[in-house]
Amino acid sequence: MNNRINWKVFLAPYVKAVEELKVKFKSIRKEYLDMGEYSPIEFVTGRVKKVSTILEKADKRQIGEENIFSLIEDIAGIRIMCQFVDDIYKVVELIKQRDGKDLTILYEKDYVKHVKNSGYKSYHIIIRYPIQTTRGTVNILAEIQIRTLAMNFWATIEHSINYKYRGDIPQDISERLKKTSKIAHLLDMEMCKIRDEVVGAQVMFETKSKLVREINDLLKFFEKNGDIVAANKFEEELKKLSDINDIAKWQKLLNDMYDFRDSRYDN
Ligand code: 0O2
Ligand code: 0O2
Repeated sequence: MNNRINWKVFLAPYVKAVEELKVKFKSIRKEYLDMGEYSPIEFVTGRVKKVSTILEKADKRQIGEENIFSLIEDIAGIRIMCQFVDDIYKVVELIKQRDGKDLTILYEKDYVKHVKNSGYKSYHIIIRYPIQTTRGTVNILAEIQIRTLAMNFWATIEHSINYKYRGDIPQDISERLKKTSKIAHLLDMEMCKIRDEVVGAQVMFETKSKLVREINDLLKFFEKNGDIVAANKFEEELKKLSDINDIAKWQKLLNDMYDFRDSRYDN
């Protein structure tokens, strides 16, 4: 092992950065949940790269040890897992809102839209993050990876298979892994569709309930004022709509009832 770098001292700010960033992103999730809202962050993990892997990467890229600090970007790594693909972009927005405040974004890599040749998908943001030490402020580099649970499932298994083959995956395995990445993508798309349908049905139910409440209030108003013929007519129309999930038709009935009320009572 390299003995010119005091690794304990060198890695200390990275350890602190991972701890701090984990707390910050976990607290965003908590904030959403405390407000009773859906959180685009499902869970957060983080790690500091092992010395052996830092040296391997430096060696592979011909980076001298004096440049490890400024050129290796993922010594501190934060991983944010999301349920759905659109959550990834919500998290990216949340991070962008902090740009220039507690962190600085250096650049982004969208492997969600531009899938890597291996099949890897994830959104990466490289940041500069200040850490206070007894020697003053140290601006370390860190990598934030944002991905869905399905992308994480794929990347975790692919990474361990890659490790077993020491990066030299046989062609047929690599092809099969690419196929599984596409399957993971389909899983993400289908989950998104199911979510949209469930949310759509919920919105439809809530809108319909609100319209029915208003319609019933107006029916009672007409009955109370002796407008029995009109009340019966609107009630008949309401019955005809009972099995129809066309919100526009329900809204039209309500509008007709308001028009009738305004023409009879407001003038
Ligand atoms: P909880 O209450 O378990 O959700 P630390 O010991 O603080 O250094 P940490 O955060 O405990 O590190 O561990 P790490 O390895 O960074 O992150 C693991 C976190 O991810 C744990 O959360 C796991 O519960 C959570 N996790 C892993 N897989 C899943 C998953 O599939 N779904 C969800 N929702 N969470 C998962 P915590 O922070 O210990 O809290
Ligand atoms: P770790 O800690 O083992 O995850 P390079 O690493 O040279 O290919 P570069 O420019 O450093 O690429 O960054 P890139 O491609 O954005 O990837 C950095 C990190 O993204 C990797 O870190 C992985 O965590 C993840 N990653 C990228 N491509 C793949 C892939 O094909 N499969 C999986 N499972 N993960 C990938 P490291 O360095 O591998 O470190």
